[in-house]
Amino acid sequence: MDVTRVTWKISVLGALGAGKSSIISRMIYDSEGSASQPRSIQKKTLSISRGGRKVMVDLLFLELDDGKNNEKLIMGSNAILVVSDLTDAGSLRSADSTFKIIKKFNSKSLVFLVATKLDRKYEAAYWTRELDEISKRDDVRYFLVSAKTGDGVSELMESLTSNLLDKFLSKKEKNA
Ligand SMILES: Nc1nc2c(ncn2[C@@H]2O[C@H](COP(=O)(O)OP(=O)(O)OP(=O)(O)O)[C@@H](O)[C@H]2O)c(=O)[nH]1
Ligand SMILES: [Mg+2]
Repeated sequence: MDVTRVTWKISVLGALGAGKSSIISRMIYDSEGSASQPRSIQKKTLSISRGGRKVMVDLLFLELDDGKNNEKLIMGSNAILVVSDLTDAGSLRSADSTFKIIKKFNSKSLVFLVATKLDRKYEAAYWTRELDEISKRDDVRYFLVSAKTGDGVSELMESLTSNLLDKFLSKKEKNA
């Protein structure tokens, strides 16, 4: 079987305390993890098979402060996950302005809105109406997830990796 290796950089942005570290832990270890882990690059390796081709993927997760000063790093990543906290309306406004910055830089990255803390939905400060609005306006897909219970995380991972794989394979074909 044809084996290809790729590395994808995933920037994780979002307001203070939105749940960035927790969702990274959940995506990498499928556990709640410790939210107090120092900011650093964290790696997850996975193998995807598609059409007789095997792709070994290194996902590099990078937790960053919103926008400012990190533009080069952020715009150069394959995907940007903007995390908002369902119990904090301010975190959604902050995500909205982050999307505007991303657009301004004309980034080619895949951009997702990750609305987290779904396990606390009874305290939600916004819901699908607001998310649908932002999703339309900023042209991003959104996911409802919980780092605590793991709800929605496999759908997020699946969309992230299959979208990046599509991009990667179509680019490879163009260059072939
Ligand atoms: N109930 C619940 N709490 C969560 C969830 N995700 C994160 N938290 C809590 O929210 C707080 C902040 O989570 P972090 O993952 O540290 O958030 P962060 O965005 O990395 O925070 P900073 O790096 O300080 O900006 C912690 O107390 C977490 O335990 C979730 O899905 N559900
Ligand atoms: Mg953090």
